[in-house]
Amino acid sequence: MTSDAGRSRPFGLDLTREFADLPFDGHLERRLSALGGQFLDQSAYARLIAEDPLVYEVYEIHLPRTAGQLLHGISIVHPGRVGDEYFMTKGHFHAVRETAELYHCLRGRGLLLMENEEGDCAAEELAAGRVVHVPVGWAHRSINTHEHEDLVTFFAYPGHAGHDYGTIERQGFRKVVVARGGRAEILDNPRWRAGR
Ligand code: S6P
Ligand code: ZN
Repeated sequence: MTSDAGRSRPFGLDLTREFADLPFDGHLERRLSALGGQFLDQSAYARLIAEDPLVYEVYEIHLPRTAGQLLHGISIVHPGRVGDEYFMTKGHFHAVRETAELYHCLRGRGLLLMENEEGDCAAEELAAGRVVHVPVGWAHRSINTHEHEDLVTFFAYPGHAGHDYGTIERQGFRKVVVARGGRAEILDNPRWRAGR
């Protein structure tokens, strides 16, 4: 994921095929233990951590992490919940705040939860065919709200963006997405605290 090895020849990818068969350079797996402290229901988290389920995977093309490049790949968030809260990515700001990102949902259903440092929050629907623009300065987290299908998105962002995971690890997102009566509901995060 961090390699600077690059591809200098044009290439194409057929995203209708099985991703494991495509020529991606990197494959990252994140298990529940990588999301410690992010879920509201800590006892549900503690019960699940024994099996440490696979929460999401990222397939990426290695390109130089420099301005002018377009880093891209596929993110797959598996279905599941911790208590009432759906499986989700860690979420991050870009280290260089002035960098945006595009998500194109290929399969499944979910939300792209976003917030900026001024305290504005947004949640855009992810469903096959939808494209979501993450503006500069907005943290983003993908959440799979389907009971049993993967949430699959194609993403692209500037090569020099970098990742700031620490801010979200410390303070969380201002909103949480939970299952209520079979539907996804967006609630205020009672554990959120600025600069925690
Ligand atoms: C990178 C982009 C995605 C995420 C991926 C996993 O800027 O937003 O590739 O890395 O969806 O999420 P996270 O929060 O663990 O990086
Ligand atoms: Zn990003």
